[in-house]
Amino acid sequence: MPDTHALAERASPGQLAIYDAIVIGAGISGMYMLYRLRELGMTVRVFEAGSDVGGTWYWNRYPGARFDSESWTYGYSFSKELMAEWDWKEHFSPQPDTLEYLNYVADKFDLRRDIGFRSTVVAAHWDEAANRWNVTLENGQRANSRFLFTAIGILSAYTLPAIPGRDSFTGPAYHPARWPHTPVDFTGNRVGLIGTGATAIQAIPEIAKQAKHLTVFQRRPNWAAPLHNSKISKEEMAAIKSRYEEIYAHCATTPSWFIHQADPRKTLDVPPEEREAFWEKLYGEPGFGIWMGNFRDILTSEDANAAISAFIAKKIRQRVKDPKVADKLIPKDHGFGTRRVPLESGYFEAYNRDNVTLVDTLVDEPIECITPRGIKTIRQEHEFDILVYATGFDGVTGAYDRIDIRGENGLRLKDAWAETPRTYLGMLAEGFPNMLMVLGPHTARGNIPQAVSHSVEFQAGLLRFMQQHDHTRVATRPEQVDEWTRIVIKAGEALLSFKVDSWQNGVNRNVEGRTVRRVLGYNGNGAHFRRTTDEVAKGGYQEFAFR
Ligand code: NA7
Repeated sequence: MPDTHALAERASPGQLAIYDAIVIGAGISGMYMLYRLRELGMTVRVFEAGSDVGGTWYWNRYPGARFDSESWTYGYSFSKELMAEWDWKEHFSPQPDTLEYLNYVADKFDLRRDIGFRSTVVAAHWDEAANRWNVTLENGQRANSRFLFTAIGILSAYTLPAIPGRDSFTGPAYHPARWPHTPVDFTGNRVGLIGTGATAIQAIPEIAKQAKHLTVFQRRPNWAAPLHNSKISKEEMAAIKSRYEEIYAHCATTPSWFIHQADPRKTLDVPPEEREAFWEKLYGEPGFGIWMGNFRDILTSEDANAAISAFIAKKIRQRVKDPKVADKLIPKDHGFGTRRVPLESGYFEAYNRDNVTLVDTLVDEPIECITPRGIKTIRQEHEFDILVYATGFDGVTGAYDRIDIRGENGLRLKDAWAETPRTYLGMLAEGFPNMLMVLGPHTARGNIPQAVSHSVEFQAGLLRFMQQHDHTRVATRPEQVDEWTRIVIKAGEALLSFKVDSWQNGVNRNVEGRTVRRVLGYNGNGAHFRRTTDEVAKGGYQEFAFR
């Protein structure tokens, strides 16, 4: 196998390092892609902005960070040996354990020798004459490759709140996606936290346990349901391992690669008492069952959605002692499941603590500015020692926008996607030959590592095909892009979730221009997606244009 690290090292500063493939990102996708590309005998360099592997799990070290997918469906399935060796400790793994897992994978397959850390890619330009990509790093280093793989994640471009005075605060201020490597000690401190998305919902109960006082600034509440995490005993782990094949095969048949499968009944066809009992059962079970294992029409029928929303609202009222606070925590602008449902561990009970205050910034106390001492609303200045901006990400396309990517005829990806991404299968963008996207926009997502696995395997198959047929260039065909874009938009716009602003629809008011909803993911059935890609592969990839 060629030693690409040595190749790169040989290139002196200013000289061009040459590879068969460059992968951007050493998270779950990039690590897996590297493993497969090496198998194809390619020289590969992975460029990673962080100082080690892990991507999302490297950066997001905030208290409470953990999976809400079942751990034993989250690992890589490409190596039986790896699956046999690794023991998950909890059903929903906490961030430190997951990062440990990814480090274990990197060590086991000796991945680091092909990864350049602290290497932020700032530009990637397609050279039409040479049929290759020119990549530039922040430090000025340049590299060149036949293929470019973007393994940059869907939630990696974090965003700070666009609030005046944001940088004037004199105390420490943290975004969860850039959390310090040494834990932050909140003991005795007054903490202000902005945001109530999935991240905040995990962090709030943990910060509340330590802080002298925690004030949560909520603009819009989110529906959330209990995670019901628990430890995995040795015996249980052994039993899970013996069923891995069956578990992964089952996930591959469900719409989003989770273990959960929607109930075939329609909500209002079920008698109210039976419906209530079903929801009680789902609410008491671990994981996403309440969202993905629910009646099949909760995300498409307004009436069905109103019924499940009323059930969850009742639960919030039962769990939060102060009825006024409970009311503020119940979303009024969207129904249950129409935004990504955070799974929580004691989130609602946190508001029963004396040291936690909820500030409603939409109606009661809009934020005016951030000051050197804290946060000033229209009513008062709240003083804090520490601020946490749990204000989310420029989802899906944000990470692409942060790199100057130019394809055929100098076309900028950012401009090409201004209205909507245009791709085939969310894997290859129109006008950007030889750039393969893992978890690109308009692809099927869900349980991320399994979606990644599907994508990586498909792309590795495509490359193998190209090697066998001496092709050096792969691009989209216009009719396939038109058709795929139409299918994706039609499926997305039909859902109740498209009537709501969220990162999934590309809306983020902290980023200029991110005010119009766009369909950014494939929202059809993932099983259909898998069938489509399998057929494309079996048919000899005729939907792509090769040279
Ligand atoms: P989210 O889910 O996008 O949540 C961000 C939160 O921050 C959300 O409550 C926002 O309120 C709030 N926010 C953002 N900007 C502001 C400003 N300027 N003022 C007040 N409040 C603000 O991101 P997360 O990190 O929690 O979760 C991202 C994903 O990570 C999650 O879905 C999982 O898949 C894992 P808004 O709702 O916009 O009113």
